[in-house]
Amino acid sequence: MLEKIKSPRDVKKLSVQQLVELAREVRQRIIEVTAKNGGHVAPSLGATDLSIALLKIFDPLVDRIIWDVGHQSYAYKILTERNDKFDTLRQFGGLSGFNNIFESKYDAFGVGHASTSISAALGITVAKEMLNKKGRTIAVIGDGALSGGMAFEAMNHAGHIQKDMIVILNDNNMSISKSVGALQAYLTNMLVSRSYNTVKSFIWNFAQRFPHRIKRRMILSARRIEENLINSVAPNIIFEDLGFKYVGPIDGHNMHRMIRIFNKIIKNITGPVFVHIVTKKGKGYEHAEDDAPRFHGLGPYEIETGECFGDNGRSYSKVFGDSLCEIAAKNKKVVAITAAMTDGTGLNEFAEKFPCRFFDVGIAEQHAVTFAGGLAIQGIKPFVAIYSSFLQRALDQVIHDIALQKLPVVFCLDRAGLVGEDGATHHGVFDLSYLNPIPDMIIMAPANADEFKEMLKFASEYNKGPMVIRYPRGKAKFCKSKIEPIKIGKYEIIKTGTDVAIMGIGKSFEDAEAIYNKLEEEFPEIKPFLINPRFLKPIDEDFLEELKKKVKIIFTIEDNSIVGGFGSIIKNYFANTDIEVHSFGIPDKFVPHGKTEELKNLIETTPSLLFEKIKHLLK
Ligand SMILES: Cc1ncc(C[n+]2csc(CCOP(=O)(O)OP(=O)(O)O)c2C)c(N)n1
Repeated sequence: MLEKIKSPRDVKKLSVQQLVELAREVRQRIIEVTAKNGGHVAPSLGATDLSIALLKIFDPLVDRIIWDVGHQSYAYKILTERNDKFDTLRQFGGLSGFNNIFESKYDAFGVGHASTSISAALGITVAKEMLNKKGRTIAVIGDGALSGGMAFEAMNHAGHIQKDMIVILNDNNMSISKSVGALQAYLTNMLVSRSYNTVKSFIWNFAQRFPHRIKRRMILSARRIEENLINSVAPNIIFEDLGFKYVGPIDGHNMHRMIRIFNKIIKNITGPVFVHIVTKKGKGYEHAEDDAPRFHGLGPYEIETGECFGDNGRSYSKVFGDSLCEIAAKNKKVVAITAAMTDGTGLNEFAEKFPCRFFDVGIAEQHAVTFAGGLAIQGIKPFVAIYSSFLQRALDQVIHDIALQKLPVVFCLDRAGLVGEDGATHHGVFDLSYLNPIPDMIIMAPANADEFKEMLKFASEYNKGPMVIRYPRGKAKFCKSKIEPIKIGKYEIIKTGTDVAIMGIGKSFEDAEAIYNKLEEEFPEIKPFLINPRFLKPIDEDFLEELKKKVKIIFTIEDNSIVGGFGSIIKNYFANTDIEVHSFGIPDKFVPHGKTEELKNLIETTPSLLFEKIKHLLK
């Protein structure tokens, strides 16, 4: 069936029975490709039937479909003229793991971060009306993403202006881990609500009384009645109060019902509609169904066993989680906060050991930060663990609610630097630049895992204001030698020298060290300084003054944008001197997806390419 689908128009020609078969084949394709490339398996398998039902009824070029996050859209990609490229998913030069307007005309809006779909859909709806364009706009949002404040802001606006748009809630009761929050409890309650189930079982029992042939027809008509009744019996439907017409809950794996409902909506309903679809995360692949959190997003795996290939070793996230447990065991005031990333930030064990001091606030980074502020102002010591790219949306909270009041909150920024296959939306390459201008903010980046542990301990004892520790994705590097104690704003001078200095902040210290070693090998007459700055802020003025007297040229390396990052601070410092400063880092453009090594090659920041550039500059 899949071979026959050359464009989404072909999906429209298929019968329900054929669509069910198509769904099976699409799932098979998703499993085969993600087993090789890794990816968001369970979300996409769960949304496969929904994708097909949408394409059966809507025209994705006229009706615009916006997937929230976009990690569940693999079936949509396959069916919208990307099946032939699907083997390249998440690979360098290949298809993105999320929706991207530059990848396909079928992708209506770029995504990667959560809770944006309803706002974008509303904007598109209003624009279409202004420009007299045809078609509906459909936002597909998960129950996890619905916990983000932006989703509520958009619903509030949409309910007010009453435009024709459709919000589809893909409710699988899961975020990455189990969904949390009062809204989730409300949704679950709705599904098991007594009145709803009473109506359902009444209709079912009623139909059972009739002979077989009549019974079948009865059940079909009864289902139709049930669909209509649900609206009136489900208790206090919050979405109706927000100005949406509520339809559901509907089994998101029942193709026939979804298609009928979508048809009905198009024909009969105007204004904003909220369609509640219930799906199973990982549907159709037993390992993903059984372990949806692991199959939310993972690397290559063996299809038969569901086991991942390779051992990635102890990650920085794990080091963070373990260290915070040790710190919390000694200090009862320490709490941990995550925005729906318990697993990703390595906080699972903390959550188990200290359930009363652990807070998963949902996909709500802004709230996480200000919530930490409230805790801190009362004397609690919050550690807020957020991925570097996701903290971008909470910058005002960091400035206004934390820094301005000098609250001792520790921000632990995981996934700083290039993250690889998740690509441009997820690279943590702006944090040094966006945090740098905040007065009194202390910003650290460890060069290895032992130093990271020391920094966490140091942060737990510091109570004069906020601190940031940013650290990379992936395997932690441990150092062999003893760690020098951390002192505020003091760089670690690994090698003293003359004329030349090489500084690499955080993970980039590895590259600085590799370049230093190569220089030593090829040009023994050059004796550079090798520096692990540890701090972006404050700067080590004493040491920089000393450098002024000793060097003529400085090289800085970072895995942050060269605009406003570490290099720019050093450049600024030496601006009115004769010292040349050359900064290497992420260039002023968005970096695509691919293996980190491939990306470093692309932006010419591998140690060997940097070495060549430095060699040239030294000449
Ligand atoms: C702002 C932001 N924070 C965190 C994430 C990481 N993230 C990606 S998907 C996801 C869970 C989404 O849950 P849901 O919307 O229910 O979709 P499901 O995966 O269950 O289909 C999270 C937390 C993100 N993409 N964006």
